[in-house]
Amino acid sequence: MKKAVWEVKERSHSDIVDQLLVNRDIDLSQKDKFLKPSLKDLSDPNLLDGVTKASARIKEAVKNNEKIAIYGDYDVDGVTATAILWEAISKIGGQVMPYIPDRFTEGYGISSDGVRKLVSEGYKLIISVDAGVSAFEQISLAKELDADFIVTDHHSLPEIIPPAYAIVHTTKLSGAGVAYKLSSTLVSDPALDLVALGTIADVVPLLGENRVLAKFGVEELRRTTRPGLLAIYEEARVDRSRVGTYEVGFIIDPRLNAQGRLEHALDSLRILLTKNSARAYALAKHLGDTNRERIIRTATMLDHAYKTIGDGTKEKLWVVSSPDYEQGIIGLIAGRLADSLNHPIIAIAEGKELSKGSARSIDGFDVTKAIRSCADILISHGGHPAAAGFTVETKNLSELKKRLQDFANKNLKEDALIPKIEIDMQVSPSQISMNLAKQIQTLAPFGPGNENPLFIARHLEVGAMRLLSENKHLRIDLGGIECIGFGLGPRAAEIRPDMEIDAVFHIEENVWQGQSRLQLKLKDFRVS
Ligand SMILES: [Mn+2]
Repeated sequence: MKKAVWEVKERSHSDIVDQLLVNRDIDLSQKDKFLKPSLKDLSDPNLLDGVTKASARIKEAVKNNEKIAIYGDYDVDGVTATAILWEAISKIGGQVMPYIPDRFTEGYGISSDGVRKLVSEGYKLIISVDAGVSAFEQISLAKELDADFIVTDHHSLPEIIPPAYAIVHTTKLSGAGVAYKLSSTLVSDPALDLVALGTIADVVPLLGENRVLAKFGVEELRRTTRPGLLAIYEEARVDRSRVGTYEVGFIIDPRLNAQGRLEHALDSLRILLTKNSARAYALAKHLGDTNRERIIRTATMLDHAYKTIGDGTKEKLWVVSSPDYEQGIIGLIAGRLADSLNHPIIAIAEGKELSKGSARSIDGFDVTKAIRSCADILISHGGHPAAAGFTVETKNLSELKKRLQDFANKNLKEDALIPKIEIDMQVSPSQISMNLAKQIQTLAPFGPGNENPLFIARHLEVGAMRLLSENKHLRIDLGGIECIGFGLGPRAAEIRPDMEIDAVFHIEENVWQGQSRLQLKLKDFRVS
């Protein structure tokens, strides 16, 4: 990995919280509102496109006892969106059934077979969540079969809109957020705990309404009585009173996601909806086992990928590919590699006839554009500038690889490949205190668009050092303050006690067995 360039933001305000807000483009006139959000900050759901018509149709279906199907997706956002809407419609007495497609046999999005199956079983109202805006053909089919199809989705609208009964859409929320909005026109208390799971999983910017949903959703997760979540907390050894965006993003959501990656996401939906504790515990054990299996397989694939890449190539875009890669995991592989190597990465699960690819990019390179430039040899493709997926005939793989790399070599600026760390401000060691850690915490929950603040301090004296977890992590005393550097173990050889270093870190309150301590999370360092 190349050395990262440190970019310290310009300081314009003496108050640290004010400066952090300004760094996040938050107008100081909005300071109080930002630091003390309220559920009342959520806008009227009826202002969302399509909601009024969709809501009226659902209520009519409930009144007439029509069978209603919710067409979901197999990732956490799709599963939680399904659960939120299912609970709301059930609560008002609807006959509603969830339908989660199988990643391996049905693939992403709405399928014609799925639509046919639901209509033949008597579902005359189908509501999609977290998908549907691109399903022109499938929704036309529903119409031909005389079923009403309501789309609720947050993916970018295509040029041709499907002929749905109503389209509830915004790109500002997660799929779960859109389902929550529609649900709040049906019931007074849609599932806030679940909307937090989906919002955090979908890495939408945690600002505006997403911030409100994540903040109050996380609070609801701490006091939830949902048997499935309580069982997950116990299985994963999560202290419910301390659930935050980290616990959701790194412990809870991966367990719900692993089912759809390796098996079928239906068990993830079941655990969220079950009222039975014994069943919840059995499902939590199953989700935990699947997630452990997912971790093992991810590690094996990552190992192979790092070996393939070796010391890198002259190419700007790197492709890793193997018949042993699994399509449910290539997205994770591409994400990890892009983060750690700062190159756009494409990971491909090679099949006999068809291969699936997943792409993750870096700032300054639109990988979906690169993939689109190869559309003539792709079966299907789609995505955002930072992440995309595609299906290709295996016989075209080498041509695809060459064309993608040519595209990147031409369009990706050398400068974008240099990793950058954006730092909020410099502090002196005497400013680092528990009080500061508590002030920083008033800006939480942190996530995309409102990252956990990063600080730099210079000339910190290195004290005691210790390696943890088979030399993976570095525990170090800096100027008398305890620091932990996750993943920094391999760099321990660069320093020794009594040296002075410049360090970049987060400032946090660490609670361990009821004891609260100040702790720095070290991100990078250099000898002063
Ligand atoms: Mn989504």
